[in-house]
Amino acid sequence: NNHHSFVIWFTGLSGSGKSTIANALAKKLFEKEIKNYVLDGDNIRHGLNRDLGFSDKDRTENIRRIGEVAKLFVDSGQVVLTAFISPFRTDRELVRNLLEKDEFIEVYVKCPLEDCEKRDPKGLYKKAREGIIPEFTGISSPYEEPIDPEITLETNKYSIDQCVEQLIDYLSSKNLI
Ligand code: GGZ
Repeated sequence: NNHHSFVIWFTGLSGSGKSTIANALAKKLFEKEIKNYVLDGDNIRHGLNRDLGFSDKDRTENIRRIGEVAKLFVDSGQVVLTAFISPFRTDRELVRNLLEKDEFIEVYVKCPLEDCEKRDPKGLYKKAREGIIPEFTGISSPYEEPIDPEITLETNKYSIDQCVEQLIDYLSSKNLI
């Protein structure tokens, strides 16, 4: 297959649309016969990282392990899509530095906190406001915006399909797919 292996690293607030966009892109890539795998809370936080919570220290360890796993996928020749809040800049930079240049594509899934909170699909923001969930990103735990991401997707302005299209255009323009 005439494509490279690389990591598409989605970062953004809870409810910003990371997993939805990652899964929609994964489907598009499969249609182009590009083997890929989505890493997200469902297959990582419930398994490999089930010992980790949401303290700053645990989030850092969460991202470190995911970075190492993503690197293994790249070594095996696959495209890997990761959908984690990954709130700390230095943690994301650590993953970037594990990989070769052009193997790490940071995608900022940008959406105002206000809109994420309005969506609140799992009622987590409400619980965070009530203090039932401590250290919740955006409410009682920080989110550090990427300074120079490869792509920014504004999910309060564009549909999921439009965001996926923006990603496909970017990957094509870089001859990655
Ligand atoms: C943030 C939390 C928290 C706290 C549980 N803060 O919307 P979701 O539910 O499905 O996605 C969130 C997910 C975040 O896990 P990550 O592994 O992506 O976080 S990090 O990269 O910061 O390690 C949310 C749920 O877990 N969740 N408690 N306190 N999100």
